[in-house]
Amino acid sequence: MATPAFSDDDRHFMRVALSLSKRGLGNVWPNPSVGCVLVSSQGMIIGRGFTKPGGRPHAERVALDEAGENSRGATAYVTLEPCSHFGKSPPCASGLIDAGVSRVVSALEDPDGRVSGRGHGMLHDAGVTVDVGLYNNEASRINAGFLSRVMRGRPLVTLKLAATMDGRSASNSGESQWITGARARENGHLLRANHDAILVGANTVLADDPTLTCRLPGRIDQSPLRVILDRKGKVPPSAKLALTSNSVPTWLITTEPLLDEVSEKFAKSGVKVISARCADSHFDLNDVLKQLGEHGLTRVLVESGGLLAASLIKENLIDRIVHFTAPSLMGADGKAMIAELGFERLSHIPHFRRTSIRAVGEDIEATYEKITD
Ligand code: AOF
Ligand code: ZN
Repeated sequence: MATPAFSDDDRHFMRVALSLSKRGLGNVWPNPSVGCVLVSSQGMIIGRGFTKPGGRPHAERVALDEAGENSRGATAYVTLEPCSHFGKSPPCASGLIDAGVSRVVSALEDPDGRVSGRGHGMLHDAGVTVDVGLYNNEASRINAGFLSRVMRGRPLVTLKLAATMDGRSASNSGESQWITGARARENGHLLRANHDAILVGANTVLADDPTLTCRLPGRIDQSPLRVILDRKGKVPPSAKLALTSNSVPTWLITTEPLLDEVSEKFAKSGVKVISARCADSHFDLNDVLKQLGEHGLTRVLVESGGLLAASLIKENLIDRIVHFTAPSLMGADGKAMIAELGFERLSHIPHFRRTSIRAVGEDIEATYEKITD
């Protein structure tokens, strides 16, 4: 099929829809975060929507409600194929058809088995002009978490690192607060707000007793859930992550043999206990992520210590890295932010592609993506 010719207006309105779609990230799992803009034949925006917290209503429904009767003859810009299935509400494709929308410009086909082309097909069969593929790469990057859950059965995994210029994240006595400045820490909280969950190991919980909440003004209610990997069942119910689990959910992953004992230990708290496979006295991290995918998570932020970070890197499970560098030095006696990786040859080390870099206060924030091809 020939690629449709898109106009400057098409590009403009799809960019608006893409920026709307980012608003739901971290809030809508297991669903994708979709943006929708309805534009009248006179070129006016008459409806806007993005997927609401918890994943519903869908973006199109919100935009159609805003536009009301004005939707007749309008063009809809959507960052993901409108759904075609009867879920908790009727399909968005039918909603657009019933509202009299005459053209749909869509960035990306939805890989969900209930949709995968059927949404576009329903629209086309009803006489709606359907043009697919505008800003396909941008839409895929924004919904990389949802695409990962559906296509790979696991969430997208982002590793957050904060260190000195020589890659040290704690002094040799264990002091780690604060290496980066206030601005970088604020950005770290924003990162929490747009992820579904934060993943840490039991050692971090035992050493720091963190809360891992989002404490940015205006985003306080957007704390992601917290996931603890606890192979030996060492985390006590008095840990802050357990004590606060009624306001911000905490999940704890342990091994199958310890499941009953650990569940019993947390029976009075709101902690949800899950089990994952172990191999050679280590968690099978592929299975851990598969479990998280099955529970619906799409975007996981790793804020662990160096050991868990190293294990995830060795298993090739880190998709993105957000790296904060402070303008300071610690030397070889500081603690490395990533434990031993065991690569002997330069040709074996993992490589990442830098996708952004900016100054945040005195520090530098750079984002990297795994090179997959
Ligand atoms: C859309 N617009 O804003 C979103 C969509 O459980 P349900 O009924 O909410 O359906 C979830 C599926 O719907 C999800 O897996 C994805 O295929 C699609 N999400 N679709 O048209 C939206 N969030
Ligand atoms: Zn829908």
